[in-house]
Amino acid sequence: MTDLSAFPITKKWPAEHPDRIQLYSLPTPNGVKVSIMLEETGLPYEPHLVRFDTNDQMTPEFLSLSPNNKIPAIIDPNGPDGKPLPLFESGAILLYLADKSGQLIPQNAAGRYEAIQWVMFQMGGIGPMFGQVGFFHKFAGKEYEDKRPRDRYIGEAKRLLGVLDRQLEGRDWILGDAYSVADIATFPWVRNLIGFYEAGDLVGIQDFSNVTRVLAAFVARPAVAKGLDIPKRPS
Ligand SMILES: N[C@@H](CCC(=O)N[C@@H](CS)C(=O)NCC(=O)O)C(=O)O
Repeated sequence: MTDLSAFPITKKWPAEHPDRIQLYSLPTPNGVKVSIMLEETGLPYEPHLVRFDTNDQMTPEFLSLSPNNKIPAIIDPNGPDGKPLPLFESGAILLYLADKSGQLIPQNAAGRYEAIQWVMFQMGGIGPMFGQVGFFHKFAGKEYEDKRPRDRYIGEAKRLLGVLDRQLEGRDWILGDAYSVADIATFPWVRNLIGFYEAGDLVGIQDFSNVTRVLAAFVARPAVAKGLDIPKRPS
């Protein structure tokens, strides 16, 4: 029987199935990347809900695994050399799970780096910039009198959507024919920008027809539909 008691996070979120990958998350655009990846690969896992309304992400137990106080984070009880592996940062987790499962990342070196490149593009560009659009358009930043920060992030979001749209021209997915971790990293954020942030018109989403086409194919995948709702939010 696997013993995860050395990880303080398991005191607050006990593992019912310690032999499965433990996922600590909430269905946000960064959180669902990992639940979608786990659903797509079929790796057994146990989800745990980290609630922001009760500041779970600031508790010592959560910080012991994710010192940047952000979801998602995982513990793989059966990591490299058979030892438990704790991981935070969604991009690192996606790449780890792709390697572990041998799925959703090209197996040749050049293809592998191409996938990593687009995961990095999402992590360093799309996620942070779209997140700022949300802050300045929908949340507290909406009240700021000075609209220059808002306009700056909208401009950046449009520019990034243009880069993605050109990459998707004539392709089914970011890497071409093969669906990959790059799509799983990216499309939850595009969906969120249009849906939850209600910024579709603001960024002129209709001008990016390749992006909307691939987004529709992404959300139609059964594993995506499932992963988008894991862990379940309290009703
Ligand atoms: N670069 C991180 C970002 C994660 C992130 O921003 N998570 C947000 C939810 S989408 C969070 O946990 N926020 C809680 C907080 O800031 O207190 C990743 O991709 O894992």
